[in-house]
Amino acid sequence: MKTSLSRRDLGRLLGASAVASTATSSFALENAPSVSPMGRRSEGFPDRFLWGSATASYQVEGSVNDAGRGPSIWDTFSHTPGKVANHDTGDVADDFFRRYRDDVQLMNGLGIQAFRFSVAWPRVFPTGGGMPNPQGLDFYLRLVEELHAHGIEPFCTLYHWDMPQALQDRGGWESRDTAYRLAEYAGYVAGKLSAVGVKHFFTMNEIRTFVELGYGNGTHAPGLKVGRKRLAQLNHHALLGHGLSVQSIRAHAVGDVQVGVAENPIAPVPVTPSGDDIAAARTAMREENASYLTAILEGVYTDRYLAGLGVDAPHFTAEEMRIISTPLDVLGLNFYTSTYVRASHSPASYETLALPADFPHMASSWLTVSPECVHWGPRLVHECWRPKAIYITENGCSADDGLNANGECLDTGRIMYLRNCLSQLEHALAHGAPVQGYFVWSLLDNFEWADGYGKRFGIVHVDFKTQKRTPKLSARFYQKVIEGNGKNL
Ligand code: GBH
Repeated sequence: MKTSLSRRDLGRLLGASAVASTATSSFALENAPSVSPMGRRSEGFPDRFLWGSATASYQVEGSVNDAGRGPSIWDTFSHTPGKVANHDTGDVADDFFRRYRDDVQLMNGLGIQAFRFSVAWPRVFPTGGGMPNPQGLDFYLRLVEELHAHGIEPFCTLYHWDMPQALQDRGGWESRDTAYRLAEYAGYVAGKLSAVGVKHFFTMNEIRTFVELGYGNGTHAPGLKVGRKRLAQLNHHALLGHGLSVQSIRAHAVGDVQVGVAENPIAPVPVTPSGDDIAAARTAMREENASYLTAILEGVYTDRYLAGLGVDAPHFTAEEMRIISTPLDVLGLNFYTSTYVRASHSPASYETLALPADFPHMASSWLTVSPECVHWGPRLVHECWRPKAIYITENGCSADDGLNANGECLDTGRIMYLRNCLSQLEHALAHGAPVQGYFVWSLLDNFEWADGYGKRFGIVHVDFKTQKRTPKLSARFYQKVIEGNGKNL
């Protein structure tokens, strides 16, 4: 048993300089035991934790008319005046379609171990179905080959919002048939990519976002405001598309693959650490995500959700709910912000708290500085549903990133955001959430949907005139985090 103080403990008591002045100090500091004087085990990341970065097809690829790609709803939407800031479109974006080799090399240089990309449905099926376009698929085969050549694990998302326009013309998610078209496409791509060694597939990215912004308030493609009843029904079709795709991916995949969804649940944070507030947050996790994660992981719409909709509730069958809740191998979770919750005596038993006007935020006004979501999000998901494995499939922030006179981008605000989020993630791990990896959003500054190129989320700066890539200070931060497997945050 340890009876004397270690040098690290001594250093704490005496102040760092006392230890730093001895010749053996750095050895002693580095090798200090991981048990602090308070007896608490130091937190940390598991040995095989995977550190990744993420992008999405329409946000980075460009080359929208090349190699047989058909138009997507985001081409239509971004070319409609007034829909996207500054009239920006994804026509060129990061030119990733042509520069992917350089960008994979960039990732390799940063030590990034996994890359989450999405496949553009209209590259593979230009009109949504029928005959596949081999040139479209070929791009993703080449990308995967390049990733593997650099030891980077590919994580593939099938639907990150760029629906073929031809399917939108037939109703998009308002048509139940779209769910079947997605499953066919997903099965086809998963068959081909699993044959070249891709092991992780996510059916969709953020069902909540494309439902609520695409069809609810119209700020994303296809830019509709359909009203409550139609919204609930198309939400149901999207869930069905997810479930059918899980089955189709498994049916077509070669070898063992891990299948899941990448969703952005509202992350309720108990506003105090009292048992009541924690219980309230757990209830909020189920109810606030009732038509997304809860339906997918439980196979039911909660009573509260259905009662709230009344006559506008979706039509659904028990068989559809069974398909929607097909068990998943992995769960992808995107977290950016928190929703503060406390216990209440209302029938809901919880209350979500509005944010005060001066709550701090990053460059996007919605992106509050509330890193607790990365602790409570995975933790409550784990407590509610016990998924087998969780990946944080997106986390990151916008910042006003310019290059200084020396050509550097010193994005200390982003480093602050990421460091706090990663520290919170350690708490989730300590509470048993089976988080196996983390993907920073994003590798590159890119087309930020309705904000166009005006909001930068990359750890690598992109000059959109020249396509020059400049790793920001946060890229160096992330590189060092990866090198130390998350130590010393
Ligand atoms: C993710 O969405 C997306 O998956 C990714 O493609 C995107 O680039 C990234 O985050 C950064 O935004 O403007 O007030 O109407 C995150 C969830 C939902 C956050 C929609 C922004 C719009 C808020 N997003 N929300 S507002």
